[in-house]
Amino acid sequence: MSDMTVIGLGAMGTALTEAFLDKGHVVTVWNRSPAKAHALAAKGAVVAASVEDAVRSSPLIVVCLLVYDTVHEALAPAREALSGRTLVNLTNGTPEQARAMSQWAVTHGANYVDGGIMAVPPMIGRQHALILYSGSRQGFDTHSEQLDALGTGKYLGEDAGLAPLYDISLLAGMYGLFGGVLQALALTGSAGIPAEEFMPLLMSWLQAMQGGLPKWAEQIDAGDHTSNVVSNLGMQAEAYVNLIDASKAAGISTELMLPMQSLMKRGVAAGKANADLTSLVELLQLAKQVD
Ligand code: FVH
Repeated sequence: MSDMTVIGLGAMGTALTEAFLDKGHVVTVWNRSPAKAHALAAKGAVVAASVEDAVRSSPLIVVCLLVYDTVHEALAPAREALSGRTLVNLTNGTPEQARAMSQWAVTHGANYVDGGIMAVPPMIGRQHALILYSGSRQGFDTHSEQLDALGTGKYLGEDAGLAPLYDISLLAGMYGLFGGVLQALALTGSAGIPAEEFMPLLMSWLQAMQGGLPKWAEQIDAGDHTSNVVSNLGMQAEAYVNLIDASKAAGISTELMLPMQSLMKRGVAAGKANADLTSLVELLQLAKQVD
């Protein structure tokens, strides 16, 4: 028996396998395209001939494939072998997909743990690689020491959907930031300012703005968006027009900027001009009922 099996040897699955091997674990691997296992075999991984053999080789099965459909497809021939094992699925997906996968795995007698990897492959195996887990407490507790080889684990609760919910929400924050950075660099770049010259200013500005986020959390939890407001929504909505106009004048696409403007306008129309930007969270949540 191996200590664990890794199914999926893309960039991330390969990094996960290497981290387990670095800690001295015996690791069985399987990948749809067998060639990707060669380098890992040279480092000591055991290559399974089939996905079913791979599952039967270990009590802990770690899966990291492209999308959930891929996981269903890849694991289908091995479903009977899952009984009594712990399935840790680190594939990116939605909370709904994770809950459905959990039900499927439990039906086949497995403990199911879903995971969200908040790291890129080179970070795996280091403490600053955060991995979110949720689902079977028993499955997580039994294998948490082995999973520690991958990074710092954080268990969020029995609902398998929690890890993907946190994962997706963290990614939403990241893509919001990246979108803003891309717009800023397109604007300055169109005026001939090198990105390397502008970047230090942008980074310190973003760091300064980040300092206000704990207050955002307090306001949102309290549902109070009107106390001690220093930059009200009405003012920001007016200034935001300049972002759109300056981009257009420079011949730059406004596609990243327009959704935020539309939300700000909706906020002002809803009577929130004197409130803080945090009040827009409530409008985003309302959209669910409107859609
Ligand atoms: N890489 C990253 O930066 C991010 C970091 C955060 C977490 N994500 C998620 O991790 C999942 C895997 O990502 P990846 O980077 O390993 O992705 P690829 O290198 O593209 O490897 C994809 C693997 O999936 C296999 N695969 C695809 N389709 C099928 C299929 N129909 N049946 C069986 N396996 C399939 C593929 O196999 P092959 O093409 O080598 O045969 C790879 O093993 C993902 O959810 C990220 O969002 C990574």
